[in-house]
Amino acid sequence: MKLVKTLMAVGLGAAIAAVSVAQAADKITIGFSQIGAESEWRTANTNDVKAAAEAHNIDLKFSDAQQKQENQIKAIRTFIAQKVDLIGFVPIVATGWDNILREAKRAKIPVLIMDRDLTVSDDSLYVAKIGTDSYTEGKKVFAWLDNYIQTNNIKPRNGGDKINIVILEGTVGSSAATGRAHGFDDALKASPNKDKYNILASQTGDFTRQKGQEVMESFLKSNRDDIDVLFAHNDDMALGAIQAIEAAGLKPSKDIVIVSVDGVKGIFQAMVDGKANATVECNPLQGDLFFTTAEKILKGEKVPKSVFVEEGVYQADEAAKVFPTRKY
Ligand code: GYE
Repeated sequence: MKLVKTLMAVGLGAAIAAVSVAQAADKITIGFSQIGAESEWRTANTNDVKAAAEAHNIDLKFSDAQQKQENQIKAIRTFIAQKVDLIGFVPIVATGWDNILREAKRAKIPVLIMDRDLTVSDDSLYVAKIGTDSYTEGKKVFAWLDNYIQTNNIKPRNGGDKINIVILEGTVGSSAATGRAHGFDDALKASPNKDKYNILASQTGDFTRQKGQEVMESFLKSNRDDIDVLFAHNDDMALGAIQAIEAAGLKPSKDIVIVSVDGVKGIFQAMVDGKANATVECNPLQGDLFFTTAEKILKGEKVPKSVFVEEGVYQADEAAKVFPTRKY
C-alpha cells in the first residue's frame, strides 16, 4: 500500500529507486557466527548457510570465529550493536553463553542456534535450536560396530579376549563430542556383548585431520599390535588416522576397523578405496531449515524448541553406489 502511493507520487526513475529501497528495507538481516573451518563437514555447512541465505533473500552478516569462543562472543556483541533482526550461531562449546545471550535478550534480538547444542541457566535465552543429534549418532556408531564385529566374527589381533577400541574425540566441551561419546558409551553398556570390548585409549583430535593423524600416531606408538577398532568422532580425524595407520605398516579397515561420523565425500572415497568401514551420517545442509525457522520466528510464529535433521548410516560395501549422490 505504502509502495503504491510512492509509485503514484514520484516519476518512473525515482519509482524504481523507491522500489529497491523498499525491498532493501524489507530484507531481513541476520548475523551468523560460524566456528571456523576445521573439517570438510564445516566447509559444507558454511557453503550451505551462505547459499540458503541468498535463496531466502536474507542480508547475511557472516563471521568466522577461527575456533575461538571469545571471537564468537565478540561477533554476537557486534551483531547486537548493529541491531540485526536475528542472531544465529554454532556454539563451539556447550557452556559460557549466558552473559552474551542476556545482552541479546535485553536488546530484544531473537537467537536461533544451529548444529551444536548449548547449556544455559535459562532456556528462554534462545528461541530454538536446529541441527545435529550427536547422542543418537554415537549410539548408531556402536550399533553398527557391534553388528559388524559379531557378524564377521572379528577376533582381537593380539590373541586376547577383548576387542580393543581407540577413540579420537572431537573438540573438548563441544556437544558434538560429548553427545557422540555418551551415545557410544550408553549403547556399549546396553549391549549383550559389552564384555567383549575394551576402550584402550581415548583422546581429542579436535575434529581436524592433522590432529587425528598425530594422536593416532601416538596411539600406534604405544599399542600398534593391540588396536582392533578406531572410532573417530568425525571423518576428518579418521582420514588423518588412516595415514598414520598406513605409515605404521598396517591396513586400515582390515587390521583396524574404522568407523566415524559425518559422511563427507572424503570418507566415501576412503571406503571405495577399501580404507574405511562405515560412516554415520551427520547432515551439514542445515541452511534452509535455519532460515525458514528464522523467518517464522520473525513473523511471531511458534517454532519447536529443537529440531534435528535427517541422518543415515553408510558402510563400505554400498559406498561406490552412494558416492555419486552425495552432496557434500
Ligand atoms: O561432525 C565435525 C565438525 O558440530 C556436528 O563439527 C558438527 C561437527 C562435525 O567439525 O566434522
